[in-house]
Parts: sequence; C-alpha cells; structure tokens
Amino acid sequence: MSSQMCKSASRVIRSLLSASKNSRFCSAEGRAVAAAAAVSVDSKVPLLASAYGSGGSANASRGWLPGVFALPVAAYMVQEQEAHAAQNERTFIAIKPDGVQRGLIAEIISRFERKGFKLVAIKITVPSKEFAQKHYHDLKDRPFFNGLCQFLSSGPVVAMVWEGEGVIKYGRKLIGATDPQRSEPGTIRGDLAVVVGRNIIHGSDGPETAKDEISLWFKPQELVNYKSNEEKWIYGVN
Ligand code: IDP
Ligand code: MG
Repeated sequence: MSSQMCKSASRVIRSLLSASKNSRFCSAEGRAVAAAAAVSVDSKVPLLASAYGSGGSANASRGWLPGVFALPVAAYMVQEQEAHAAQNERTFIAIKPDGVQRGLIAEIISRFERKGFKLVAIKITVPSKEFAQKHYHDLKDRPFFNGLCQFLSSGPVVAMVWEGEGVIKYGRKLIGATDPQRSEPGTIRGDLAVVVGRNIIHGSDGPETAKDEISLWFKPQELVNYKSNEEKWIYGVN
C-alpha cells in the first residue's frame, strides 16, 4: 500500500469516526464520506473503492477496512432510519362540513402542502351519526357531544392523512386552538373561523389518536406510500 493511500485512508477513517462521535456528519469531508459509505452499502459497491474515487483499489480495501467502517456506517444507517421514521409520522386531518360548505378545502390543503407535509390519503364522505360518535367517543360525556356528532354527520367531510416529521404536533399548530376566539392569527381557525361550534377542521391530538383515527377513517390500502420529488429539499442535515 502506498503512503499516499495510507494518508487518504486514515483521513477517511478519521472523518468517519469524528462524524459518528458527533452523531451528525458536520464537516464537508464527513458528508462526502458518509454519502460514499451510504451509497456503497446500498449498491453493494466495495466500500473503499467508492470512498476513494479513482485513487484506491477495492481489493486492497477488503482485507482491513470493513471492521473500521462498520461502526460509523451502522451509526449512519440508524440515523437514516430514525430520519425516515420521523418523516413517516402520520396524522388524521378532516375538513368538517362547515369548512367544505364555505369553500375552504383548497385553502386548508394548501397550508399543509406549503408547509412541506405530504398528503397520503384523501376522500370526501358524509359520515353517519354513529360513525361521528365513534370518532368523538372521548367526548361522549360533554354536553355538546350530541350536537357535535349531529353536525359532523350533517354533510360532506374531507378526510385526509398527512405525513411528515412532527406532523401530529405541528398539524395542531397549523390548525390553532379549539376555540377560534383563542386561535392565533395565522392559524387555520384563527384566520378562517369564529366560533367553537363551527371551527372547520379536525386534527389528531397525539400519536395514539392519530393511529386510531387513521384506522377508523381509512382502510390500510387507501394510504399511499410514495416519495415526493420535493423531499430532498424539505429534509436534510447540514
Ligand atoms: P379539537 O378539535 O381542537 O381537538 P376537542 O376538545 O377535541 O377540540 O373538541 C372536539 C370538537 O368539539 C371541537 O373541534 C369543537 O368543534 C367541539 N367543541 C369543543 N368544545 C366545545 C364547546 O365548548 N362547545 C361546543 N363545541 C365544542
Ligand atoms: Mg380533539
């Protein structure tokens, strides 16, 4: 092995180790190596060959590098999986009959879309009162329960599933407080609704309710898995 190659190899290893130690690939060098390593794992190209570019020999690398690479590459893959898991978070959003009748479907969808969240299911439906009671089961002891379920089942509802990092919590921020009198300007209810009984939109309030509500309103096959072209511009670590 030439001394030039030794120097390059140790530079590669140093940057990988420091990248994994810092848990984020911060330096330009680290990013390049991480990308090369990730590509290598995906495409089964020998690790050192792609990390070196034209300067290295794949055969020379096999004898001694995989063990050194294994840890940082594994760390990178775990990070990647976590990032994907976060991106795949899903929430249930419904435009209630008042929002539909007031012509606010496009306005509401565009707020989620422009934020960078991804629509993975949508339908328009008139839920039965029994269905509305299931949806709002946690409010069954509240005095407005009957009127609320009556209203939800009074006309078309646009039911949707939105996906993205933090979409459950941030979806609630986009929606605003339950009572539009208390919703901040800039939020959907703050900008577009006036009273709590006609607050135009529903959004799941946590991971458990999101899961339950998605499975109440949608069959699994109605949820679409796809990669949007914009994702590489919406997600990224510097
Ligand atoms: P949320 O929609 O912000 O999650 P919840 O407390 O879960 O609020 O209530 C569900 C829906 O019930 C509200 O969106 C609203 O339409 C209705 N609601 C809540 N509180 C009242 C109330 O005090 N009077 C009438 N309707 C209410
Ligand atoms: Mg609620």
